[in-house]
Amino acid sequence: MMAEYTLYCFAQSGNSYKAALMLSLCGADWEPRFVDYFNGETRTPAYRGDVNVMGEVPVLVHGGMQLSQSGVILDYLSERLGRFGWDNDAERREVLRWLLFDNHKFTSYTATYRFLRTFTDQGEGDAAKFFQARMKGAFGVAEAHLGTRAYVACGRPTIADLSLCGYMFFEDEFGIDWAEYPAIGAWLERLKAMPGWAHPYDMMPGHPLPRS
Ligand SMILES: N[C@@H](CCC(=O)N[C@@H](CS)C(=O)NCC(=O)O)C(=O)O
Repeated sequence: MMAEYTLYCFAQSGNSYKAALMLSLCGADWEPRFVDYFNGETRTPAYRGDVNVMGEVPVLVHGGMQLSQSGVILDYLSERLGRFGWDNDAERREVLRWLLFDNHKFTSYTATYRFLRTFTDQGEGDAAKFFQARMKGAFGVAEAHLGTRAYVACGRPTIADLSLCGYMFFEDEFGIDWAEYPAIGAWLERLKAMPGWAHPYDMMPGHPLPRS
């Protein structure tokens, strides 16, 4: 029997993890569909034609729906599963504000720096140094914000927290010690304590990468 939700994903993808974590925390009936990103699957005409024209994971399939962009997937799941959403317009704006900050800066700089450092030989190059500095700038913003509250957007965890934490549990791979950012570190501990939490490498297929 097929699970209710299918998530196109791979273990190293923090963007996929955002959706996988949401499904897991909600106890949803879901299964991963492994995408062989490191061998070019997202660049194939079949993937771009049938799965996602943007050539990205995550993609969520549910009934007749096929959704991409982790923020849209999180919004859809919070509506379907009735968890981690907003209760009123002011909360909706706050959740969206942090989702957009995450997609533009927090996740994208971290993911790019971590990619260069972990999966290429460009980890010490100028591009890596640039993205590392941008990442640290975004961490500074989150550190200041989380210094005065337990969760990012509302007084409880929401999809904004699940989005922002997408890459954070790969901390060894981008060389950050949370002692430098104690409020982020404490927030991550709160998220880890939630029933259903697991590390991305334990939740999605494809880790470790085969030795080349
Ligand atoms: N804003 C997108 C970002 C998705 C994204 O960058 N996915 C990466 C993997 S983590 C990807 O599939 N990249 C494929 C490529 O660039 O070829 C989201 O939140 O879903």
